[in-house]
Amino acid sequence: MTVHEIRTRHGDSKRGDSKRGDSKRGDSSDGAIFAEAVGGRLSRVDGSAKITGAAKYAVEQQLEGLSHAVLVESTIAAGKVRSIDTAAAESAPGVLLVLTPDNALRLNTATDWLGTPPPDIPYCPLARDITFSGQHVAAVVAESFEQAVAAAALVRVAYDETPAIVDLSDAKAGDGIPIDAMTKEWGDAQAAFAAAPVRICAAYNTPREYQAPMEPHGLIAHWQDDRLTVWEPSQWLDGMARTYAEWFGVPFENVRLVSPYIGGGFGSKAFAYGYGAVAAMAAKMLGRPVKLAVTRPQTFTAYGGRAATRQTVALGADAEGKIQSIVHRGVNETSVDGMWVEPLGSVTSIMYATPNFSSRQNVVRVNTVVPGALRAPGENPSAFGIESAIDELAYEVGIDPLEIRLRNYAEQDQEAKKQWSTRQLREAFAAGAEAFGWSKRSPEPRSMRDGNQLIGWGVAAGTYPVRRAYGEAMVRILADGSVEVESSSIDMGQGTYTILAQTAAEVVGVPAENVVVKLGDSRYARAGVTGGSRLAGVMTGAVHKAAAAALDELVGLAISDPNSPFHALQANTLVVANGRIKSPRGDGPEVFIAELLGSVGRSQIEAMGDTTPANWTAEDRYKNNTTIAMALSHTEGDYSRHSWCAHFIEVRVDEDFGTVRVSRVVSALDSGRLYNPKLAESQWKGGIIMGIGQALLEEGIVDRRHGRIVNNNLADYLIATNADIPDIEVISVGIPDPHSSVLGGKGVGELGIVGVAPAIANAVFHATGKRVRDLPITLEKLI
Ligand code: MCN
Ligand code: MOS
Repeated sequence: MTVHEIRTRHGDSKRGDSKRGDSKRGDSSDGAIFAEAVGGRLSRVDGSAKITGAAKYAVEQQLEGLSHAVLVESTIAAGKVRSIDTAAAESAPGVLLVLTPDNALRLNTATDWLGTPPPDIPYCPLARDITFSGQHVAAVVAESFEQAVAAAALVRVAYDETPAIVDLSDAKAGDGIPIDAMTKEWGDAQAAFAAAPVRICAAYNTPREYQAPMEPHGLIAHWQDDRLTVWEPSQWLDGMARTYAEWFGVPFENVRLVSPYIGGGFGSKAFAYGYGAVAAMAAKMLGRPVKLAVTRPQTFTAYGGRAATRQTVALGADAEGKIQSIVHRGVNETSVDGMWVEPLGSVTSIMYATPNFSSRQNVVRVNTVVPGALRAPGENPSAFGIESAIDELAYEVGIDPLEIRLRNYAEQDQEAKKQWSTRQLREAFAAGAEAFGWSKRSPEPRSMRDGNQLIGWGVAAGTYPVRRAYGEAMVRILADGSVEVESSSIDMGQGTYTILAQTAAEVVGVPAENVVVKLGDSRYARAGVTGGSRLAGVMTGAVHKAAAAALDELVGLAISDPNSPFHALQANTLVVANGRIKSPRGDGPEVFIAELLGSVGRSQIEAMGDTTPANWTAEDRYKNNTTIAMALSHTEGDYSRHSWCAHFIEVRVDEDFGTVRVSRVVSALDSGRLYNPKLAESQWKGGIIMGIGQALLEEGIVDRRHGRIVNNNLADYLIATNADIPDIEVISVGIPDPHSSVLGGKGVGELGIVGVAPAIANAVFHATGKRVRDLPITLEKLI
């Protein structure tokens, strides 16, 4: 082998180049960084399966004897089911079962995601007491989907209706319940606000928003004796397996969740919901596999989107714009019998320095399905409040909106009283401003135009905490020299398959194309939730450990086994690069991994690796993988860990029609070290695109008579399309953060969406002189 074939990166002797790998090399701008190693721009390894249709999604599985379930939903938002007449449905063609609360199996209540022990009361996914419109009241199972749809329409439900609280603006809604755990206070915020020379105070609102993944939810449930297999798109196989197991009173090991491909989740696919219980129950009662595909309209009621929020932000500052006090009050809606807290003070409390601070939050019960997680729950609406408010302060004081952010830069986490692990936010402001050309901005609102288009430039910052957890992974070196990684974690489009291949390839010393990553089956090495942008950090750490253990064993075998060609060499270590083993000095033989395994008579090397504490019990691991009780706080130890970003956005507002177009986005982001810049950039852009939709289009419109979302489909609930999106430039300003993860990365998935909506609202103000504090920014609000 010639020297140029074993070019190494950063002196890492294990990392070799590969001729075959050349075809996968990323942009030439990457120079010596190989696409295959961690940090390289390897394209998504699952990409071709997805675009060719080879990837099989949950409800596409073909099973012998498959039957089809269709839900019957409440048409009122509050009251009781008086009676359900199932006679016509039962005698309809093909009908196998009509499920109502009367014949439903009695399930157990399951442990929640926090790990709270469940009350010992039965759980029924079909309701008699109606607390929201669209609640499941019955279900029909038939031989064919069409028969089930037809029969479901024949189920007659009579209700006793009571008045509903349809949303936060309902006069009956009241002030809600204080959530004491959300209270954050230091100094005397009220007094300092009253005494401040400059004061602004305003209310900011966000509507109900929905995850709208391309793949709607659904599942196929199949019982074989007391073992349940569920094909269901999932952000959390182990958590959902536990829920199913507890519902049906079977051992955890008896439930298998399968979810190799997921058509987007955005927070909505982490839990087993009521329709899953319905399908699994029907499958058990019928002794046949049951498919239940949630319809697009049902994706607005079968689980929750982002709660509607209301915030007031009061900022007191001195004449130079230095903040002296922040008083923040937030409210989010939750359901009548469920609790969802959208942490509205999460960005407010850390973004800017202030000696006096007060944030409190209430939740208000309304007749809705319990809201849920949508990309950056908490941080997203929180940033809309504080990043709009500081912009208002900038105009009030008369200084540049970028300058006011730098003047109030938080040098530490004043809430946790800890230093930042890394905070490249100044660098983000600088790089973003430079690339955007911010210095050419004319300060006055309505002062920039192009014909009848008013041009506005806005800036806002964003942040997301580094949520950390422990992980486990299985790595195998197989007889043919390839490497296999197994984990019950998932890839819903973020790039898990790809970055784990890169991690194992780099550690073991094989080309990434020789690594097969298997995800999305709860039979694999257990994994925790994919939420809070934690998975990449957790799993690269675990795979790194497992791959290192496998490599150690391989090298150990090569040195010690009498049949190994290296046995005579008397080396105490060897290197593996490009799938070949050799001595670090370059003397002696050079042997393919497959040859070595052949000569020592091993069919494979298998190593589990984990980042969990050594003293953990099996129960601790179970908790780690099925609840978030064992997760590490982002402020644990000496540091406060967050990703950061700055968005610079140009809008063009038609002066006659009030239509807003986003014409330019430059964002600079700090996610620490990037495992794969190509994928991280794609993630950031995806978040920014969702932020543009949130700012200009997205709003669940509540029917005030029935409390249902009127625009419950993708024709009427508008999400951003290609035509709404300009070129987006993203700039990475992160540096490796050893306090955040094994490989130095911070969270990527949710960061990009945070701060986009306020940057757009701020740009719209700059363009028009009109401050819109209610999302979305639609044209009638600009008149
Ligand atoms: N990455 C990287 N360098 C880092 C961190 C991450 O290159 N330092 C890249 C990797 O490609 C990694 C991806 O970014 O696979 C996301 O990593 P991470 O930030 O750890 O987020 P998770 O893997 O935990 O993914 C969940 C996150 C969340 S919480 C939501 S919501 C969301 C998101 O990811 N939903 C998504 N991105 C999504 N992307 C798609 N396509 N679909 C969704 O439903
Ligand atoms: Mo993401 S909303 O934490 O799944």
